[in-house]
Amino acid sequence: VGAEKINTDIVTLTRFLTEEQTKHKEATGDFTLLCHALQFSFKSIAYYIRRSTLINLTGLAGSSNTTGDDQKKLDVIGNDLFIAAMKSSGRVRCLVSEEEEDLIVFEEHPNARYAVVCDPIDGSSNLDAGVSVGTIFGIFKLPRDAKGVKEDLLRPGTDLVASGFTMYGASTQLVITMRGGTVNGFTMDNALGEFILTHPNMRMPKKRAIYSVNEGNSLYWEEPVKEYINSLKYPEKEGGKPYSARYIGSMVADAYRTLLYGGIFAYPADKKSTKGKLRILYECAPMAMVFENAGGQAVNSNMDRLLTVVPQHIHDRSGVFLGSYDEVQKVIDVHKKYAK
Ligand code: P6P
Repeated sequence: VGAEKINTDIVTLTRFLTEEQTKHKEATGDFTLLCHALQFSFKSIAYYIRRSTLINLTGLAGSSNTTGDDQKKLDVIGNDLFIAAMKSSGRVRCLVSEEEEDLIVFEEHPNARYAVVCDPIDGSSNLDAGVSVGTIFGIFKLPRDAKGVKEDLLRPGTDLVASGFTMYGASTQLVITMRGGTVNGFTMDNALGEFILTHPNMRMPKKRAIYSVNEGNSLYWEEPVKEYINSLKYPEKEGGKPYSARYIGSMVADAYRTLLYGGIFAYPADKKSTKGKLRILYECAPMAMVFENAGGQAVNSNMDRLLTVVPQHIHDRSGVFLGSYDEVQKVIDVHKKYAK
């Protein structure tokens, strides 16, 4: 390749964050420092995930988490790495993790202005099979009178100042968005040890004939969901083409594909999981903000805009439909027929 063809104006995540900061005159740099600690946690989690089979890190840790899920060794390591990175940043006051029953409060940093919600390794039940898993995160700015208690975090996703996820797949992909901002995708360059901006200003296709749901739950689905999914599989229009089904069973992997290609991802509340399976604070809300900022929609099983939903407890679950604007609109329109 001739020298003139090599891109020498490389935008790393570090540079991106510095440039973002200059857009906010009142910025103190705390948020930027928090994000540097965040990116380090992704690099270290990626390191252990890629080596897990080699150094006997697959399999069960012999413990279980707050909701009785068997913890994989990597769940525990990912959680510990994430907590250590947030704590050492000195910019986080408290943290909710899927792996921790209670709010984690960093007493050493009583004046830190941020709170973080996370699922350190979502989809970890797939780890031993080498399926892509990911870290999902959300960042809240605490009110001045915050007391570092869990009530500080029982807020709607519209309060998130940033959110995103990192997928540990064929490559390590990071997607991040700020409130009211664009969605930007970064790819880890292992040689440089840097996340490189590869997907600036990600915009979702307005529609795409791909649906992603666990059909194994169809016995439990409510009527509107059944009618909606059947309308994709058996198109009414003569000669209409059925949708393609794509389901990995790892939210970050299913969400990332949906974000890139378009379509819809759904984990509806149903007769078996009446409140849904996925968590509001650290799975649904962060993903909803990414999808909305990329031009998509995200609703719960009552067809409420997910970002307006306020959890009662830090581990509350919700039904979720997220994806291309028109695809989610189809779900809303079918539910309207039943709402009367
Ligand atoms: P099911 C993984 O366990 C997870 O929490 C999400 O990552 C994923 O979308 C969902 O559960 C898969 O659940 O019931 O289809 O196996």
